[in-house]
Amino acid sequence: MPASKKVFGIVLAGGEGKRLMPLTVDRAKPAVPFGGQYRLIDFALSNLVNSGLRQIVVLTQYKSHSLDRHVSQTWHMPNLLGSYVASVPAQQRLGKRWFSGSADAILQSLNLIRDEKPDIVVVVGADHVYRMDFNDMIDAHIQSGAGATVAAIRQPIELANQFGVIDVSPDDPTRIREFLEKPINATGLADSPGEVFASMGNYVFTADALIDAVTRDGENTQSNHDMGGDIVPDFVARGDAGVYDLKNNDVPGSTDRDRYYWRDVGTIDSFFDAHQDLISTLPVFNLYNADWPIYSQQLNSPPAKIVRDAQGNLGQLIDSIVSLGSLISGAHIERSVLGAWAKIDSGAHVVDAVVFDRVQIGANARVQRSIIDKDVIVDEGATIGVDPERDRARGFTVTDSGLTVVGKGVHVTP
Ligand code: ADQ
Repeated sequence: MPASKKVFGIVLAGGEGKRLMPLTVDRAKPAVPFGGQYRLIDFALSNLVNSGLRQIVVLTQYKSHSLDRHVSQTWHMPNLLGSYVASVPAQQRLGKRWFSGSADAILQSLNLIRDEKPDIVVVVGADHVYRMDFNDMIDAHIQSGAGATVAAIRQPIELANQFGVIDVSPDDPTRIREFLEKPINATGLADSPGEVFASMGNYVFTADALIDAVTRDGENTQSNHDMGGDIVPDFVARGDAGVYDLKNNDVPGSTDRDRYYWRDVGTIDSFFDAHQDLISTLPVFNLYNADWPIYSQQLNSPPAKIVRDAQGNLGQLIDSIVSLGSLISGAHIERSVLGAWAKIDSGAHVVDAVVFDRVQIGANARVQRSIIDKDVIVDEGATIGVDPERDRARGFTVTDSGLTVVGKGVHVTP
């Protein structure tokens, strides 16, 4: 952390996450469980805290109960030196309305910034899986003299319509010349036509410049009050926007394989793929980097146990992650991530699955290419992910790529 600068963190956590339905039916997207024992927001918060930020607010509004609870229980910081991670719900400080967009969320929370009087404000999204040391980006921001700096990473051009796409200035690759939010027809990079330079939705602002920009945006009746759609283009139009390439970031303990890993897990398919990234033998995202820990809830649970069943059938676990409290007896688990307190019985086959907390899978059940939300009970002999048409007919979500998602608390019968 630059010693002379005071840095304040804002986590934007009020989005609905419609594309993650049904996992977001009754929780905000940043509260969606990930990797067995994390919630999505833990990645952004871990990066900020590991970077030395100690005053962080999480702006929430949509179905925020489980998110608020997670932030207050897991991210409880010692009061020493005024440290906090505080979840702040929409407070209707500027009239009787919710946040109309991410920039409006900041406008309605300016009192939080003014209270702290920071020099620099780091604003990040809450739904990406990555490691990033913000110190280097803050240094680059200060050196460039720009009012706003946008973190960016190369992404396949097919995904351009999901991201803010950045065109850098030819004479200064640290300056943004043009920024198009979610363009339909993006142009590829000169040195790599199949890729675009995408905004990661993480920004560093000079505090006064941010306050000024969101205040002006609030007065603009034509604006959608969106950080990516309105605020960043405004800085770019004024020639005041810099860009920070994630490839310059060097997180302690990272390897060449996982140094530049960043995943937007905004869709069911990308959410599933990011889990597969965790369990590959040489993981492209390594949860076991003790130099840059990803913090999460501490469960008071017994260790996971994998045993043979009464008939002597082995409990098998291959290329998988199993969380605390889980009990696997004579079942076969492969390429799967199990949340806490999973109970999987004799002869069950669970392959290519992401299973949230407290799921019970009965004897001889078969689960494949599926995401199972918490508290689901799968009866003996039932199947999920085996017959997509039947899954749809039973009311489960099935993606175009054939992944089945079973919502929270469902009882699945044969
Ligand atoms: P999106 O993720 O599509 O694109 P958005 O839906 O605004 O943009 O979400 C950004 C963050 O803000 C999320 O963490 C979301 O939870 C939060 N958010 C959304 N609406 C909010 C509101 N009303 N109140 C509080 N928080 C809110 C953004 C950028 C793109 C960039 C991608 C990278 O706009 O330029 O490429 O992120 O994924």
